[in-house]
Amino acid sequence: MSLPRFAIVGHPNKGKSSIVATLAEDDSVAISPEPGTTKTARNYPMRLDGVTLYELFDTPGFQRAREVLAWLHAHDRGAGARADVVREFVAQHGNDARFHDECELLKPILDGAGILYVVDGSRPYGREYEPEMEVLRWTGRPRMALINLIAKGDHVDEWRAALSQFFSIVRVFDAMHADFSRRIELLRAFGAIDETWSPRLNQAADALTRERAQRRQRAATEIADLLIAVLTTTESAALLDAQPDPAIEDAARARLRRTVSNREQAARRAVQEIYHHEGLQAQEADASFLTEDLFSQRSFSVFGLSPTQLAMTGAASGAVAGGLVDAMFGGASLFLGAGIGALIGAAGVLIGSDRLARVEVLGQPVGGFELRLGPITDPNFPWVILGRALLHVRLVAERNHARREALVIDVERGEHSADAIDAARRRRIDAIFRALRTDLSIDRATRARLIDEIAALIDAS
Ligand SMILES: Nc1nc2c(ncn2[C@@H]2O[C@H](COP(=O)(O)OP(=O)(O)OP(=O)(O)O)[C@@H](O)[C@H]2O)c(=O)[nH]1
Ligand SMILES: [Mg+2]
Repeated sequence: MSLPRFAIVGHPNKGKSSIVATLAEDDSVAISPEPGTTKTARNYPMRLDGVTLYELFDTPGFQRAREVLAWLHAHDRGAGARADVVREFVAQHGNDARFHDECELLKPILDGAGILYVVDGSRPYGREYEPEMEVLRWTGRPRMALINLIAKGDHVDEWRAALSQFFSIVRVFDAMHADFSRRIELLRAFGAIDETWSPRLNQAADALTRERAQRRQRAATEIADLLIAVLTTTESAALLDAQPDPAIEDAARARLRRTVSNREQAARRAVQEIYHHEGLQAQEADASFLTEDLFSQRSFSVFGLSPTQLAMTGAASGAVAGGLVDAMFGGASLFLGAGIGALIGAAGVLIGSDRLARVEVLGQPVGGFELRLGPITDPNFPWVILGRALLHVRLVAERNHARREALVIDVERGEHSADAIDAARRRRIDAIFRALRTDLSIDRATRARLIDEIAALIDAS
């Protein structure tokens, strides 16, 4: 069985490269609003575990299809020889700058690639497309038409009628917004272009589907390890005596906050790598929940559990009813005087590590004292981390590689995402959080359970 290969061809600026980027999961494909962005044909293999599943050729758009067709007609020797005539055209015009783009796009087709002809169904059909479709027909290669929708207009029906004169298979495919299931569906449909490729394309679709589940599991593992790390993070600093030192406390608090935020960033990068979105930036906008400071009131109110949910989860046991005070002052009885007041007063808009971490002063066997800050005991803290991570992973997982703008967050989507988690699961997860906070460690089996709970939540969007 030969490797399935497809040349993505069409008019300039119709989303050919966008389709290649989507189907090859490749951010490096050049895409721009300028016509003529793609200047040479280039192949993009879709690889999995070192095996190439299929190959896509990005090509420049047709520039002089009418002239090419006139040449072909002038050299016509009957239907049986038409592919040869196209080959002769390319052989004779390889150095002719006027036909550079046509030669580039025809070469992979003449070398055995199937044809995916891309049009923009948001613009009306026009007869200027007919010479290009006719040239493609002359190659005799199996082919399919894809109607991409770049803008708002809807001319799909007229396009369908025209395209079906030249292509036996016509499909609508949104290059920018197609999600994973649409991509897999399209891949299987490519099998209809050339039936000898069908088994390999189905295998590719199955392999990608399996790998998708693995990605989800790996992402869930990253998020579980993030939660484990931040729930057990502490900071310490040497003190000369048992007296509070506001400067040292402040520095320790800033470090704790930084450590947790950095750990969250690292987990995001890891998740993006899993989905091949290494370069993706979260939008630096006010409305973005992903760039919102982790310890802001807003993060807590958006991603945290409500007091009722906390009470129902059991998280509130001893936390809401006086326990919150406990969390704030927990272990701090060793701390004499002003330190705690300053700690609460300085909270401002930011909460979290400032108010909600345990603060202890420990006597050291070698003499002197140690200030220890953390772990963060607010029952909502891990839920905020989890809510932010779930929003991030879902956006990354559904994001298509044809999109080049920053990750923009739909504000509505983040809001009270914890509501969507069913109560039984919430209780199970919170029991793990509580154990972590107490023991500052986790056994393998519990970690595996946490990963599975998170994997189920990634799907349940
Ligand atoms: N909204 C939207 N824009 C799209 C879609 N597909 C492509 N575009 C935009 O259309 C423009 C052209 O896309 P490309 O993929 O570069 O088009 P091309 O056919 O490869 O263009 P050339 O290489 O210049 O021939 C880019 O600005 C894309 O972002 C789509 O499905 N929806
Ligand atoms: Mg292009």
